[in-house]
Amino acid sequence: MERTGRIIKSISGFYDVLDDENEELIRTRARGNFRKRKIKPLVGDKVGFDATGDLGYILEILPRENSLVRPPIANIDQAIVVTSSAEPNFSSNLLDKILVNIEHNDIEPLIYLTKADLLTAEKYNDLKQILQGYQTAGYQVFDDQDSYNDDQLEKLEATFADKVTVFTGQSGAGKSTLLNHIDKELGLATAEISQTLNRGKHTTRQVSLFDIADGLVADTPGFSSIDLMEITPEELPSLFPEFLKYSGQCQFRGCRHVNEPNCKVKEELAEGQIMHSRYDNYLYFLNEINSYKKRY
Ligand SMILES: Nc1nc2c(ncn2[C@@H]2O[C@H](COP(=O)(O)OP(=O)(O)OP(=O)(O)O)[C@@H](O)[C@H]2O)c(=O)[nH]1
Ligand SMILES: [Mg+2]
Ligand SMILES: [Zn+2]
Repeated sequence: MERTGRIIKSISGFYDVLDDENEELIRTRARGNFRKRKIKPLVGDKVGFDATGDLGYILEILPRENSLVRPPIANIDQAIVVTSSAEPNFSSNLLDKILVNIEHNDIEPLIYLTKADLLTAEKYNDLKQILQGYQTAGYQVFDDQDSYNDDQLEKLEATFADKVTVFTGQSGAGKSTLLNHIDKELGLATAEISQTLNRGKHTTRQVSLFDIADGLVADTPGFSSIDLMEITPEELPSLFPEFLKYSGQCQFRGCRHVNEPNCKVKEELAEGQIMHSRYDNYLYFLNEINSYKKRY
């Protein structure tokens, strides 16, 4: 009889499935007809499987709620965007790009600042101001100068219950280090200090889900850049939650907030209710998306 479970790890063609019924971990291979349709199982997938012998077989992938390409994972409720303030430096462009991709997949993003201990008091205060803007835009922000402040870690853990959470962000931002502080038994590999500035070096190579604070939490490989290939120009304005707050009051339905008259978003921008850096990144992304269309 077919059982159901969730893929929590994938290693060279094998998938470790956590059985829904008895929480048993079963190593499987993929065998269902989804393979003919070129659907590759992802960590986070809910699957139907059969396990009579030593090795189980995935027979079907149950419908996905959502899935990300970078990192490759399915059925996610929230994403912790681990955002480095130094080594690598904070980039509002990269942060906004990550947020837009997450919003596009209907996943709730939270922003978690790391490495602020490497900043001067002045630089840290500047960055806090910027992050305050993200809070006003509607995001939950964790911005203590000590990334591993106990109260803050507790607050973060409290968001895990009954959810699937993915840690995502630039390579070297400190995702695995943060997870090691949350669960002292994980012992995830992290970069040596001396390698931190070695660009293109990825320490975490696989997506794996761990059982933490009554939820499932994924460490994932970082990236050095991401694109906006899946996003249309029509949809982009709706991926900035603070624009959505005001776009109902723009004169034109479907206003892109660029050159349209009586645009409430541009009014709020002028009033200082919307961050200039977010608006500038919006225009920049719109351009980038339009340039993909010309090329293909
Ligand atoms: N000073 C300081 N160093 C940190 C902090 N967080 C992480 N690091 C260091 O940054 C380096 C990279 O951390 P990792 O946890 O390996 O980064 P990662 O995001 O998991 O990187 P990938 O697995 O490549 O995606 C390590 O040397 C950490 O010790 C922090 O808050 N402060
Ligand atoms: Mg890592
Ligand atoms: Zn508008």
